[in-house]
Amino acid sequence: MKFWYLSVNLFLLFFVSCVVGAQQIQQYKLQEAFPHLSFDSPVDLQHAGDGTNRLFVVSQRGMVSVFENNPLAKSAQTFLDIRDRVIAAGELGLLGLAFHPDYEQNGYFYVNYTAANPLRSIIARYSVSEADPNAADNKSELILFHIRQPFPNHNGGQLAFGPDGYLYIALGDGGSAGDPQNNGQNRSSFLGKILRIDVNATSGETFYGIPPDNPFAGNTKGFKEEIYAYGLRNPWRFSFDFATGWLWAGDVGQNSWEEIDIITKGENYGWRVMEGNHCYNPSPCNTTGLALPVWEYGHDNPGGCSITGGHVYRGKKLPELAGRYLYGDYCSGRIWALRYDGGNSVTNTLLLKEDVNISSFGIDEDHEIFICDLNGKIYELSTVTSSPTATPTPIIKGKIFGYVMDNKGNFIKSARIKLKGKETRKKTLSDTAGFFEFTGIEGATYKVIAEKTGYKKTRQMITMNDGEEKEIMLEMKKTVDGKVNLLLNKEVFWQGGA
Ligand SMILES: [Ca+2]
Ligand SMILES: [Ca+2]
Repeated sequence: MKFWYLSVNLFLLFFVSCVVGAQQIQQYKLQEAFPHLSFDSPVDLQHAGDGTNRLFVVSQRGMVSVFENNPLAKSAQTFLDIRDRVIAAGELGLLGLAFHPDYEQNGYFYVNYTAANPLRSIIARYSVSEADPNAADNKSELILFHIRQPFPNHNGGQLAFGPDGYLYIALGDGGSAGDPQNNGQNRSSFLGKILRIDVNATSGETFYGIPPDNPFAGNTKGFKEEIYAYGLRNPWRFSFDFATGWLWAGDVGQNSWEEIDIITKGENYGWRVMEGNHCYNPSPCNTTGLALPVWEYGHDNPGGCSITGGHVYRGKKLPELAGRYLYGDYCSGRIWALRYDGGNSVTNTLLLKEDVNISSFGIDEDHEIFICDLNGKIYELSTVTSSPTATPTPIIKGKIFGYVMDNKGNFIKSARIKLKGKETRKKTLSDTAGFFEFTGIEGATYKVIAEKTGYKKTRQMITMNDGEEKEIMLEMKKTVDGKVNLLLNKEVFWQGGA
């Protein structure tokens, strides 16, 4: 038996070697960049641009960790801890971090996070502590502005300084599904935009200035002067390519299309009129004046369900990827390389598919690229040489997650959530944010039921394909003496959708 086993293995080894020798194909895999380090829900990786070769990892819950950019790094130090003011769950949390271009001199850095009561996004400045370069001063917070969030999802998150020295800020359409408030197209709203502000100036009572060449600077129509570009759904991650100065954004789609946009000043990127290259609402639609994506991919196989924008690769370790825009999909674990030089030709190459939830990409001071997996690890890309006949095993996993809220937008704690369908599961929410998730779900139709004493039972049907991840929001209405209190039942919002 043992001999047989050994023989088969030797045969396979020989066979595979021959194939590889005959036709080598360059492929990629993810490799742990810092094997000794794990993080609590990492959503971003940044460097301070101060020549110290440190990396900063953002944890969604409200922390930033700092460590030496060395694969042997044994531990990370807490740089910032603002968990006391961040509300984190689902798409809420500490979502973005950017160091001031003159950080080495002024010690300023900026964060984008969500806070509760009322639900809002906050853009704030912090300072490094005077005593320890690896610690921020938690008391140094200076809030630049608050933006009310009508729903818990689609909060954007990215912050980055452009080559012009201005701070660019991503804000999603506010949430729910289908942009019910039409914020993307409303230039009097901050939501569904990329904003641009001058943090080195003040203007009236604000702690920032409006760059004089912002598209709506000085307008008299009530448009927000901070707007740089609009018509975006949820530009979770964007980045600047320093070689071209282009601003690349991954705009997360609704039900069908994920898109990559090159963002230019004053342009309208189409949402909610269009999702990718397709009319969404209304359909058919008038596409005049709308900027189309440079690339889109569908939710069908082999796509995904939520784009995570990356970076144009300008490092040295992977020369064959130089100048390619590397990006991924949160749900499917795919990473692609897109080649686009401004002409008509676009080439998109799948680099890999792995069992990770890609929350963000980051680069170090040498422009080498890293990948954040929401499950805790930081990866880098490495090349492998393998047989062209090797086919990856499909991964079947899915997730249903969401929130339980009342009809005034408050989270409901300690509700009991039941999933019924191909299998039955139960959960009691202990989470302060009324957030729940069921992972490892097979494709099927399920009923999600929320119950809590004093509230009317709520049900929602949801159909999942294998590997899909869907977000739902359950709204519960209060009852009075066992009856639904109709006075509270004035607004009915989102039921269903991804
Ligand atoms: Ca929101
Ligand atoms: Ca678009």
